[in-house]
Amino acid sequence: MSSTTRGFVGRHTAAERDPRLPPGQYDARHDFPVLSAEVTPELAPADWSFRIDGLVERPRSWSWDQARALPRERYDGPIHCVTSWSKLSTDFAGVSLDVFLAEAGPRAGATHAVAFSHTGYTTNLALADLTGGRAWIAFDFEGEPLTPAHGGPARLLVPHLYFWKSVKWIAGLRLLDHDEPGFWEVNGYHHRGDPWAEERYSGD
Ligand SMILES: Nc1nc2c(c(=O)[nH]1)N[C@H]1C(S)=C(S)[C@@H](COP(=O)(O)O)O[C@H]1N2
Ligand SMILES: [Mo]
Repeated sequence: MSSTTRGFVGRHTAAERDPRLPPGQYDARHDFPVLSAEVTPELAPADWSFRIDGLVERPRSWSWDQARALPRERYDGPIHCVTSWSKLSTDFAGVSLDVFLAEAGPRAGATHAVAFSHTGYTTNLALADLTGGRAWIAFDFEGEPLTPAHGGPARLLVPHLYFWKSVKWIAGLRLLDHDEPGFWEVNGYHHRGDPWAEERYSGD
């Protein structure tokens, strides 16, 4: 696969390949490419909200001020785009989805979620991939507010899965008792998208 060789170019030999790079990925280093299926929306913080509905005890919505008042965490690990770039070192700040989900109270039958944006983009995730300190609603990147192109004012961040799961301009989660493919998944992408298992396309 040609994308594999991109990790080996220049002065970096196979022996020096960073063990944090999943198979078929290269390190984009300081680049942070923008990948959007839609036009970047003009979404002011005052117009942003995040809600959790579906199979929850207490469906609810958080305004910008309410979400910003929740306990903040940082994520400074890697991210991996299915088009083969990774960034090994990032610095996001946001609120753990565990915090939001604890307030909404998933019902016993809830196994999956559809995450949706203020622009209509959707993606599916297992609830197990959104809990346990592995998913956030991120507001900041490298100490600055997320730019609109990168999903500001707020995006989903699920860095252990390919980055198409990290919905920009996040609007909410709908909890379900089944897996419901989203925008890229109905177009042939893998339902889960684990970069270490190279779950790029359905059938991988
Ligand atoms: N709303 C929305 N979120 C999205 C996308 C999109 O097109 N729309 N693209 C996804 C894909 S394919 C990737 S790789 C990342 C890209 O995020 P970035 O543009 O900040 O690098 O956002 C993901 N989230
Ligand atoms: Mo992507």
